[in-house]
Amino acid sequence: MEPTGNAKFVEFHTLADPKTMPFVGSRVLEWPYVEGLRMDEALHPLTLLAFGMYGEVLPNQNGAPVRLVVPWKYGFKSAKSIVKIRFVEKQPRTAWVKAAASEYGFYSNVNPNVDHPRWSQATERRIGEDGIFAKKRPTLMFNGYEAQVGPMYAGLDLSKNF
Ligand SMILES: Nc1nc2c(c(=O)[nH]1)N[C@H]1C(S)=C(S)[C@@H](COP(=O)(O)O)O[C@H]1N2
Ligand SMILES: [Mo]
Repeated sequence: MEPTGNAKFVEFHTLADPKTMPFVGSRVLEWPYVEGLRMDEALHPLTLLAFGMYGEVLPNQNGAPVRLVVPWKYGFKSAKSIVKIRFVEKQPRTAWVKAAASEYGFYSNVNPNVDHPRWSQATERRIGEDGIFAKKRPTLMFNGYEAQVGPMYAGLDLSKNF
């Protein structure tokens, strides 16, 4: 089918192979895992469809053959092992929204000012800084990319669109 030009969102569908992906049998989420981005987010130069990592082809556990990387959003926004990409008019129903819409919204932006219903998102420890005596550091808005991506969300209530 020819694209119509009406798309407002991009929907990413992923592989769910119970033989090589044991957790696909668990009932935490509905599989295949689905993620989505608004068109402007998908077209942003910081958004990557990644085929490799550290100069090598992606290992299976990191999402071979191709995964999404969206640096200003929480890691769960980055769908791995993508097998289908759809351009759609309506906001996609993502795997986490289907599982718990009150806890995980469509946007999944890193936002230290909006707590998860069950925990604060204001501080973090980075890999290599962990350990019981390590002090947490303040989490930056949009993971530190506020200047680059903040304007895309002007006028959007981020406490409702979390
Ligand atoms: N295909 C697929 N991609 C997925 C998931 C999944 O279950 N299936 N889980 C998501 C979640 S919840 C997280 S936290 C990240 C974890 O991967 P990372 O540590 O490589 O970012 O992958 C995301 N991408
Ligand atoms: Mo996760």
